[in-house]
Amino acid sequence: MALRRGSDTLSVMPTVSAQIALALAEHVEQVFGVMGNGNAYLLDAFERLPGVTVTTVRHEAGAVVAADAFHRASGGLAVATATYGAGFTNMLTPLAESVLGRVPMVVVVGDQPTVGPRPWDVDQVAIASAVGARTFTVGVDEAAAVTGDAIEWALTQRTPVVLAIPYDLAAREAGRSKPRAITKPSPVIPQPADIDELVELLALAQRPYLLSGRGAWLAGAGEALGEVADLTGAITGTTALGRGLFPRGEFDLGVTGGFGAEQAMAVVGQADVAVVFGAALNQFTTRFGDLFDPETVVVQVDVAETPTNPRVNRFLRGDAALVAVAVAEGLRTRGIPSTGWRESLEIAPLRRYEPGTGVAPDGRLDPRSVAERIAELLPDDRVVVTDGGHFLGWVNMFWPVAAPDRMMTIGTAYQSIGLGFSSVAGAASAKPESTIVLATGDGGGLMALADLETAVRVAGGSGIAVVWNDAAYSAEVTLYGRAKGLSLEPMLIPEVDFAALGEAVGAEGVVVRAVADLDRLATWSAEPAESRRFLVLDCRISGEIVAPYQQEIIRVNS
Ligand SMILES: Cc1ncc(C[n+]2csc(CCOP(=O)(O)OP(=O)(O)O)c2C)c(N)n1
Repeated sequence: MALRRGSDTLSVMPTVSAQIALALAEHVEQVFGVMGNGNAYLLDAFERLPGVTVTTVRHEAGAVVAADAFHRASGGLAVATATYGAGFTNMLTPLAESVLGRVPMVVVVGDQPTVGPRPWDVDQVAIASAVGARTFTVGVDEAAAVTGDAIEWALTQRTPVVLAIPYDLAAREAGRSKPRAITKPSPVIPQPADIDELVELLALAQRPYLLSGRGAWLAGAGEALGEVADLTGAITGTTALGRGLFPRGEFDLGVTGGFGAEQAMAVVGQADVAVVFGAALNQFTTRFGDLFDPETVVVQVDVAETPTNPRVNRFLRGDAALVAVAVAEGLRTRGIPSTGWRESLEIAPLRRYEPGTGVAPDGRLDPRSVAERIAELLPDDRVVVTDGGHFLGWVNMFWPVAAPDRMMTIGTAYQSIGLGFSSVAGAASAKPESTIVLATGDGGGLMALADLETAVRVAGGSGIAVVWNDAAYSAEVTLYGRAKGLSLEPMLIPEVDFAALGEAVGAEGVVVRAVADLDRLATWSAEPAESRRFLVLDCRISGEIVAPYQQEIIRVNS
């Protein structure tokens, strides 16, 4: 067993924990965790392995979030670890998110001893199952093999699994089991007749529109979809998680749905054929059913068994890249001329949003002006990680990114806030050369506060946190306070000094009360990353300017 560093622990005493670490090390370079009785030996084993970096976080929820962000930004298997009981249950909210987000992840935790539960043990297998995660429990003789099975399940099913280490086995000498070789799942091959039908439909289309989501990115379909757009003259667009997928940005309407620009969305309504690749067509993407004209033929291409939205007229099951390549080939073979639709419109002006006014009527900053100015100053290589809340509108409208692995909102699938600060460590570990830009509200920021320290430590001078500080749970004020007249009291937050909180853990904090205060971002950007500190921009914005997507939700709710 040559994989070791420092002491001889791994070679002299191949413990259950060491076997798990070794099996995982075949697939991962990054582990995120908080230590405790149940995973102390595991973390020790990881520390001794070359090629594996353990990033400690300050709250177990943060371990899952950081691992999730790491996967979304790098494509690599996510690994998070915590102790049994309280450590494990602290992980549940982001675990539910990662299940819904279909993130391949191994969550290694301690568990009750093999001889039975102690007073503080809970039924972890049942709890994990309740949020949709399967548990693999290691034994003495097959620790490595079970770890391999857990990894295989995570990778092939694209899902988090829990790998449980019974407390009394963690430091026991292990048998010499070996993980089985992992079979990669093969892509879903489309039916030739379905391809012919889609080619035929595109041949007849006059105003084709192509919409892509994260599924198309995961399939590696970007280039082939670009070809389909070139051949048909289709106008393109993406979901929030598919930003930057199409190679020709000049013909792209940008984000589709509630975050989309009004005039751009009106163009989608003019399409006669819309082909959707790797996007679930949720209520936000479809503007609660208003996105497509009733006459538009909507085709969904997906690996799901059935259409994911009743609006879909035709469904083509298949891997987005395979379908795109085959459709491009079909169009070329049949010599179908381009419609020229995309050249007939000037797209860039259609993507514009209503600009800010600098200061809002209540004297606080107009969030649109803050978003616009920050957008001017952000580097192109940015990775934007966001929490949830009203402010999501400004981020999605004003801060487009270069590729889908550069924008992530961990929490939206499970509709959770409070996962922002912990996302930074995962994204920074996956893309160390990039600037990581976190967007968080003051409500979600306070919820995630434990991992402000982690964000500052891990991203250092390559990280920025923009706090949309409106002294309120503004999404709730908008949807329930103003729209429904409910009591505002529980929706308000005393104005918190996030700049000072950042300084307390080693960041540079700037209170932004005027747009000109953002000039510090300009000078910060010009400094080398090694000589500057993590930057917290504590933006004192008004909650009175309501984002268009929130107005849409109010309209649908009433
Ligand atoms: C864990 C969790 N608790 C509560 C909520 C309900 N919720 C949704 S948005 C929101 C307000 C978020 O406030 P803030 O982070 O300040 O952002 P803002 O809406 O003000 O932009 C709340 C409380 C939730 N989604 N998740």
